[in-house]
Amino acid sequence: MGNDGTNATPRLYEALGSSFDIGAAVSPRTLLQSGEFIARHYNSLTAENEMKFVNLQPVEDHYTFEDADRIVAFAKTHGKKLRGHTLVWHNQTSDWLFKESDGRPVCREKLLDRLQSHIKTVVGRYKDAIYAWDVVNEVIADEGPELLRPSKWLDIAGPDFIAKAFEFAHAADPAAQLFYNDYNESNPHKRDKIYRLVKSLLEQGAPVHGVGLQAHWNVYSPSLDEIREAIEKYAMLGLRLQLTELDVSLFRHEDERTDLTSPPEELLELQAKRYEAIFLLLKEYQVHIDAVTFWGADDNYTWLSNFPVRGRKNWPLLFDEQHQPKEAFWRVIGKPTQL
Ligand code: HAH
Repeated sequence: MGNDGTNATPRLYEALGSSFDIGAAVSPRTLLQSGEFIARHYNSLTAENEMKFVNLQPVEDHYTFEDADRIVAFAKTHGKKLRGHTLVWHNQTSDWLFKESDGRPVCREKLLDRLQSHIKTVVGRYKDAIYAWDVVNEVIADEGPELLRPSKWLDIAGPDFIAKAFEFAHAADPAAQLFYNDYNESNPHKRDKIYRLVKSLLEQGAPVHGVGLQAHWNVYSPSLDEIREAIEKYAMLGLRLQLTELDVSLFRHEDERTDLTSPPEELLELQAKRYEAIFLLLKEYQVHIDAVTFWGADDNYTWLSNFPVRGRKNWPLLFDEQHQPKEAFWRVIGKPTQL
């Protein structure tokens, strides 16, 4: 057996492919280290960081496309679909965007002009390669009655930067599917706010085509009922749904445990059961769901090692650090454990 899960291991996307596309977040580094493995199991890719604002336009009008272009080239060579992530976000966004050269805040018109120019350049460049964009990421406030999270976007431009971003993206590529993307999407309070936002965008005529459920979950929560209710509610908007950043952490968010250097068997079993139940549920709703993207390809590299708890390693994906399928993999594809 090769160390990329060849031979007996079915390809993940083929085993699930009749239901939805199966994606992974990648970087030039993971493609270099594990490109063959990634191409074998996933039929869709997302750049984990390389298409974020600060990566693409760190300095005004100085675009740095090299890393993003590498991912685009890999997708093309291997015939993979590509999602774009992300155009408007409160993190990983360049400071200059919100400032005049003397440091004073820019006015609303200038901010929106800069946004339009960024979107036109980026979405235009990747028109033929990218079929869907996360246009706006995480603008809903997690807690409290406020709909929108505080941000420089909101301070300077007011709430309609959101609709504007969708309009700019649609003008730059009328064929692209445009998504609103958020986490804690299955939490009832936040779910209802995401629903309200997207409904109001549609009522204003904004070109929104889908809701991205990030799906950063763990072995304990959210409950299957909460996930089901979220899917049903978003589907009521009449939009396409995708799971855009799926992973199943072995820990509760706030769990400070940092002693583990390998995943305990009982947690891997809990994770396998969770993944099995999640995919059975997703298949029930497959008429609404076009793609399920994991936020990583294997446990060798995951953003969840060291985040949000420093020094805490995590093992949230379907393949282990050596690219071998975990128990969760076999349950997801509905095959008995391989001995
Ligand atoms: C996601 N945020 C982002 O969409 C993605 O771009 C990033 O690579 C990782 C996760 C989720 C998130 C966060 O960044 C901070 C707190 C909670 C959740």
